[in-house]
Amino acid sequence: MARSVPDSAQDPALDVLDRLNPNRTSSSPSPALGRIGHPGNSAFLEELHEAWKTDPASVDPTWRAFFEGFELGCQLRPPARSGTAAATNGSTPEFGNVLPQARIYNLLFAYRALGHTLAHLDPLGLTPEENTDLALSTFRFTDSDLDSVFDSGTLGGGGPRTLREILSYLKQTYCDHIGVEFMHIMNFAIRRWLRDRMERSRNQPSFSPGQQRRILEKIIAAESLERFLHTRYVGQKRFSLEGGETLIAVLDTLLEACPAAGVEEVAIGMAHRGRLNVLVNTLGKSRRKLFTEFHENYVPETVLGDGDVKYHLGYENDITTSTGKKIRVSLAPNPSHLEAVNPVVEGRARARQRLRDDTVKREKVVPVLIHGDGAFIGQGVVAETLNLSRLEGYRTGGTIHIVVNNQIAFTTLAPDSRSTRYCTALGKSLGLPIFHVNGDDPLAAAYVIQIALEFRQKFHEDIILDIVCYRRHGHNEGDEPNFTQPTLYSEIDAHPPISRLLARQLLDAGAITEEEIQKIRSKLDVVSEEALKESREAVAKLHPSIHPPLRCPDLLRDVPTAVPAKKIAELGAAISTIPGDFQINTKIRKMLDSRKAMAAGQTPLDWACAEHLAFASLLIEKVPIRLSGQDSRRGTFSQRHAAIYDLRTRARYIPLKNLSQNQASFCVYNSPLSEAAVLGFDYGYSLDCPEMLVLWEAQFGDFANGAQIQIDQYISSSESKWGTTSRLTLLLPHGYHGQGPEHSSARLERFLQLCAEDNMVVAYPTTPANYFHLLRRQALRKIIKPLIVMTPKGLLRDARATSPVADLTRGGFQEILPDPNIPRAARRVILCSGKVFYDLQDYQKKNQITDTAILRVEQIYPLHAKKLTQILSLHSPDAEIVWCQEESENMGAWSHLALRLPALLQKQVRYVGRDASSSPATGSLIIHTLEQNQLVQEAFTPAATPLQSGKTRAALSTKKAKSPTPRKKKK
Ligand SMILES: Cc1ncc(C[n+]2csc(CCOP(=O)(O)OP(=O)(O)O)c2C)c(N)n1
Ligand SMILES: [Mg+2]
Repeated sequence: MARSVPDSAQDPALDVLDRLNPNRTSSSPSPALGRIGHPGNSAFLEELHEAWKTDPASVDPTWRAFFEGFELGCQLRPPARSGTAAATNGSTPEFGNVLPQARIYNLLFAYRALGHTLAHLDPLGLTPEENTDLALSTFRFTDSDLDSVFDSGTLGGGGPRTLREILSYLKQTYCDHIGVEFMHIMNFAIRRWLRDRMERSRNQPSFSPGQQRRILEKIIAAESLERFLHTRYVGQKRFSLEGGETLIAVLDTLLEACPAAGVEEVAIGMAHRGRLNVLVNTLGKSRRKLFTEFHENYVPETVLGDGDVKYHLGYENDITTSTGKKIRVSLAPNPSHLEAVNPVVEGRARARQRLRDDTVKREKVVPVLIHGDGAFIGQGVVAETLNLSRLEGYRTGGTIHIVVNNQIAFTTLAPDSRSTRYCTALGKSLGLPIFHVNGDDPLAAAYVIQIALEFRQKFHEDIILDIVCYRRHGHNEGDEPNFTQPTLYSEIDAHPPISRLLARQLLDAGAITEEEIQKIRSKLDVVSEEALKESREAVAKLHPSIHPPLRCPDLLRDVPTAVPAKKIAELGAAISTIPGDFQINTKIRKMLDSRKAMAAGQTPLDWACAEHLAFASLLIEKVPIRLSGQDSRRGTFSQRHAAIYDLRTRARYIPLKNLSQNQASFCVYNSPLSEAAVLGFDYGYSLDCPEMLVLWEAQFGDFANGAQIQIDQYISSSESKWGTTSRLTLLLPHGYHGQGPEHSSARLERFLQLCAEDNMVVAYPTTPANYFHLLRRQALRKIIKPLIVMTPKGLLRDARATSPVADLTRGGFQEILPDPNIPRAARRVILCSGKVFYDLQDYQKKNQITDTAILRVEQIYPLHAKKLTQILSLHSPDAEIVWCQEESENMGAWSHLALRLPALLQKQVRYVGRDASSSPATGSLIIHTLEQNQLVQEAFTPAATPLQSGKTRAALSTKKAKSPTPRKKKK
């Protein structure tokens, strides 16, 4: 039967205002009546009604008043006589019948919004409870209305249908094995696209027999791998996917759909559950390799460091789809910390988009994040990462989220793990479509992933697929689920595997035969057995031995980073030039002028200018730069001003983007107020763009602990675990200025505690020039290591912390800086790092001290022992060595160096600094100043006469670290 098509459907470009405000084109005093009477406009009316229900302000006031009356009428008037609600014989209802018709629109709306509450989502669950909001009586209909004909609005093309047909249509679409949450989406075009896409097919998959067989094969492959591992490696941890094998079919369907959708690469992140299965059955990792990893003698072959357990390892491969097209698929290695991998994968995906020249549409590389139900709702980094999804500096064009919702987290069930109905509730806050699918229906799940990819490619937004399934065994293979979930597990024990359910369905439909199924199974058994045999042979050849610590002696090699004076002056001019038509703040103008003068050598360089010059010089040497952090464009301390704004229009101008025609790209972003996700993202980005200088900046250094997982699990240890290297640079404002316990400390000690095996560089430079060289060395040298920099706050504007331009034009980064005033023959040497140097130097100058030299350890890890001992050798061999720091004794660099300096220097080192404290710093400026003065004075005072003045909370420590007792030599 031909159905009338509403205007809006015929002409998608129809002016929205025109559609929402018929007054614009009609002189009718009652536009509503005029439009409703038009047979083509019932769908329009319904859409308008829906728009009003979602957001009353979105429709014209005339319509608003109309719908208010309309709804009131629905509530107050008794139901129309059965059968009078609509004109029969397929004609469109007249306005006189609109009240029952309005109730039909309400019904459509309600099912679209709440149908998921009646959907059969839980493979173990009974029929969902009745939702009274969807009961017929709620819409003032009774069973006797079921055969009355109404206009079905936009439902599946619209047109007249009986109430029975409408209900059946809605139930099939929204209450079968797929439950959808999409009516919270504020964007009407997206809502309409989803609605039409789903209603067109009634949310029923329609795969060809061949495709159905492929899906069954994938389910069987997933199941067979788990069973093989279960019987061959009894009790070994694998975090079985059983109960959730549908995931493997979903991923396969996704990859199959990629070529036609223009996708070249899929970047996956996931946790432990089913990871081995994904590695083998999705990424094509060989069973032989996997089985080898299960062997007790296994030692990682590819990684030089400590390696990692098999269910954390990553993999990358080119997968050939059934049409012969290749898709690059990667699975990021991940730590145990659930969901921490999310931002890392996003960063990697964005970097790969850059590599594939896909920075506008971002359609070639698709990130896919696979979550557990417990972790998805529980871990804050999930929300932080979702919040990156639409931001200029962090977008990846839409992530497909798949939740393997086995309805349990270790031993914890939903009532104890969330305050929301669904574990995907966060997605609603971002207005994402959320599909819940019964995991026992792989065809439905595969159908949804196709929609998900289409949606992602069309709207470039995230989308969530929640596969509601179960966990056949315990949390891991050593876990007994019956201790805590005896009833649930007796149900699970009796529940047939997914493969059996799907096989039955396909057999019934004649899509496959028993013999074919048997063939699939036995082929897999043979493949596994062969792989097992090969793995045993491979393992027999292994000769495990403890590997020596990783070392990178080249980390201490000098790197030439100087830039000629002429170039510096040119760059200084370029970074301070603004387009002629730009009107800028006078203070910014002054700042730019002073940068130009600094670069020309007319005045000493400050920190921010040195940083800009380091960036500028790298950019023209074709090194791209990405800097991201909270307020990084301006700089927390109003020091950077990488972006300049026009006073009238707020147009933005970034001088570092406009240095020369063929410079590298400079990207500077203000990040959202997140540490874990943003640092994770930038770390991920740095992995796949190793030639780029990627910097993440903390607002204050102490906030970096909000990203501690990324620092512990990735930055410091990923090279050893997974062989992945990163050039990521962390800028962490640090220094004691009497501002209280917060903001003083970037927790230098924590970074140093993580240092071993030359895993990263930790520096606390004191001069703009040394910072300039440090940044350039980080970008230019071939060795790829993370760099942690303690950066200044107060010193940014301190005349003491400036450098002559000449210091940029010669040499390179100095790991140790000698005392410029007392280069030799000192009888006491104070070693220090960072800001306290200036206080010590002031004291030295003021008191005309000539027997005490102050050496700066500008790079604390790896310590340049040779340079240090060389410089020390210029001073008296009996010189007392003092380590002075402004941080408390249990913080700063001391605890790290106290273990190393005495052994290196073969003498005691006296500690001078604040006592150990639980809180980093005092809350009082005056106490801070007293303490600071005292510790500085103490550093210059002979050890025998410790100061007794002012017993503050930080009674200063003067302690000696013992010289080392020689170790017994091993025989
Ligand atoms: C951040 C973090 N906290 C705790 C754990 C310990 N842990 C490992 S798996 C798991 C349960 C995860 O449940 P869910 O996300 O539902 O995944 P499932 O194991 O059910 O697939 C827990 C608590 C962890 N790995 N990471
Ligand atoms: Mg779970």
